[in-house]
Amino acid sequence: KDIPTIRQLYRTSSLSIAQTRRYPSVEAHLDRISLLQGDITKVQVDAIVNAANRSLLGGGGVDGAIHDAAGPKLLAECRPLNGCETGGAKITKGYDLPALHVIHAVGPIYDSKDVETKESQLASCYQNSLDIAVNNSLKSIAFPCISTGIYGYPIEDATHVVLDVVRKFCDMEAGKELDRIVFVVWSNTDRAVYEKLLSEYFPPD
Ligand code: AR6
Repeated sequence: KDIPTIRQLYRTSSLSIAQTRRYPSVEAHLDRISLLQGDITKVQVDAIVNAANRSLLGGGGVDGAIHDAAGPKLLAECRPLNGCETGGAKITKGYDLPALHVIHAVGPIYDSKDVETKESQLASCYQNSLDIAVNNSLKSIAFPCISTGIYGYPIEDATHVVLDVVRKFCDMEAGKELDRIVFVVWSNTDRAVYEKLLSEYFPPD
């Protein structure tokens, strides 16, 4: 199967490629997991994931950027969805975005006194997003760092949760349906965390 390389996909965009590599530990997938730094609304994949809230009616942060870039039809499609529980996710079209779809995932609001619940809700919104992608026959998906902005989840803790879910997903049959999983970081700090932890969860040869 011919999967375009990350360089072919993004050479014309304003995103910088932080890291893309071969993960021989993930069966038969070349350049399958990539790390980009920049604006997720510019990423051309089958679905970008939105760090939404339970109303699914927009907000600040990446949610605001996605609604701005997608245009008002996105909100119109979100309204009848009647929101979404924490840890869940729902799919819409991408409208004016280069991405074909948006998967609206609702991460937890961090609380250091209830880390176990928060961890499982964060894991669940990533897992649900991956499942929705596979169930809709999508081939590529891009994630922002859900819950780590306004919702206050410490980036390093969150990234362990995320990479554990994604690593297990890649090792399952369903995981083989996706050609590409992209992590999109905004800040240099987040980039450094992903660079470090990616090589732990997806070790090179
Ligand atoms: N592209 C990629 N990443 C971005 C972008 C962008 N355009 N803009 C921000 N980030 P946040 P949350 C990063 O706060 O913590 C909203 O009001 C940002 O630097 O967007 O899940 C919702 O409606 C951070 O690393 O999401 C909810 O109410 C990451 O995206 C609430 O915020 C997530 O930060 C959700 O909070």
